[in-house]
Amino acid sequence: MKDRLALLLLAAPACAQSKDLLLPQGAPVYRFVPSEGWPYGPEGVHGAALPASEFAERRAAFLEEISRHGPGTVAIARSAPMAMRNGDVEHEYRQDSDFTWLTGFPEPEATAIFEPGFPEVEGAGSPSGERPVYTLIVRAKDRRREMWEGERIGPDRAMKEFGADRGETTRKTEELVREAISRAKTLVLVNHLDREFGEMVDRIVQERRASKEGAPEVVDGRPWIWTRRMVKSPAEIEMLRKAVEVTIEGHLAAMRASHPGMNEGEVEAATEFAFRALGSPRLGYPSICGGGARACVLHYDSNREFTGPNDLLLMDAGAEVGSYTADVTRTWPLSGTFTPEQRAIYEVVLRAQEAALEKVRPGGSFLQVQEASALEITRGLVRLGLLEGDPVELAGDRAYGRFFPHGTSHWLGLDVHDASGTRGGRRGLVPGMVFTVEPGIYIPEGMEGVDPKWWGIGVRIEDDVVVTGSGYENLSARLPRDPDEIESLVREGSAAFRAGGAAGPETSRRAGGGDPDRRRTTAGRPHRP
Ligand SMILES: [Mn+2]
Repeated sequence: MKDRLALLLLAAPACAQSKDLLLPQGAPVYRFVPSEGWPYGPEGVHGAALPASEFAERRAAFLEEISRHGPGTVAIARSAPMAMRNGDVEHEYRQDSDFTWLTGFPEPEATAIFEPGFPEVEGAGSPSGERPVYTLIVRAKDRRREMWEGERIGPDRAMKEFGADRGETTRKTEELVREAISRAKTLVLVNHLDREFGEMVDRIVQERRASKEGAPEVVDGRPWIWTRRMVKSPAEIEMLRKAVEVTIEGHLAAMRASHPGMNEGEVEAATEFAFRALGSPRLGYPSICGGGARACVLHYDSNREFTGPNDLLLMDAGAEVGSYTADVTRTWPLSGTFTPEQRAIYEVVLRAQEAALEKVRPGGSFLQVQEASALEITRGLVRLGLLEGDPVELAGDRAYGRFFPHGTSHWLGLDVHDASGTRGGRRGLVPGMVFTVEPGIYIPEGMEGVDPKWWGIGVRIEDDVVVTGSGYENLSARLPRDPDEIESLVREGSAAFRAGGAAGPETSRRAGGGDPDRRRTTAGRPHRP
């Protein structure tokens, strides 16, 4: 019943004709009721954040690491810059992940300076009166600007809440960076995105070359951070669990809201409504909601087409919670029934995912996970007549690559493709690593040498796993993968939709969706006649 409620509320604007729903036509929907398996209570996970101690531990490890470069080592980390979208409109701001990992500080224009081992430097501004090891330079409090842009954290809270020994304002950025570089024999730089800042640091380092002390050696500090980011602490795993649980609710909401002919954007909105309602402040990456053949476009995210009556919908969507993101994909028939060809492909992908999951254990590797899923995909494609030959040989030659062009796994954490600069392939898996397992088969319209009955089918199944002491835990296991279970979920939703709306999708769709001709032209060619 709870589940029904969630659907009815989501579907309310489309059910405006119904007398028994008592919602005015076009009414916005303000309440989302999570399903029974939701573990965090009705209040959701709003405001979830790692404890300050987590950041203190990371910084202690970072200071120890940079000290290995010898005395006179200074580290400077820089926040992500703001990005313009159009005119004077900015893109939504999201802090750089390495900067987040080190500082937890969420605002732009921030610089962190780490100076271990300089006893001669006086501790100006340090609350303890000791020399500052960790300086955080942040935007100043500014009543006028804060009235336009919202509250700023400011240097005092940078010390109190973010653990800095010294808080300064951006007015002093260049001066303090210059000072730190002038003392440095080695400069460890953590700057992923701010080109202007990088150029300023370059300029200062070049100027030092002319001085009698000479310029410091510059070391990229990011690879060490990425290595650390690959293995998650218990608190990080709990945060990822929250992100995954919110994501599961979004997928369930989308499945239950599904009906043939719906616009991809509606599926996206149903999902993201659940994300926001449960406390995810933003997406981990743009949602992919591809109907029919658009499921074969790996990074499709325009999500604006109407679907056809027999279309599968591939949804790859992840909520971000406490800066950590989930990354989950399900593929389902909007009608509630797989066609025989869709089901055949789906079952191959599911089997491949299970084979891959079996390889997830301490001491295993991405490569083993990839090989297992590729072999199962190949076996399935041979069984269905889509490839010919010996599966083991074909897999060795990567003949599956036409149908399955991406890898099975990537790390997951602060970034959806986490720690992507590290070479994952042969690295031994250890407890605390979190990654995706996501085989897929994609058969675009008109694919050469393939019976047209398969055209336009794209299936991916993606779950998020954490390596444990003895194997793995599938964090997204609560979201059904079994094709029968998926069908009944979608049908349960469509049934409630029809009951609640009194009218089927034909009459409840407005602007375009209800017009069968329009739907045919925008949905593209149905993959089954
Ligand atoms: Mn993924």
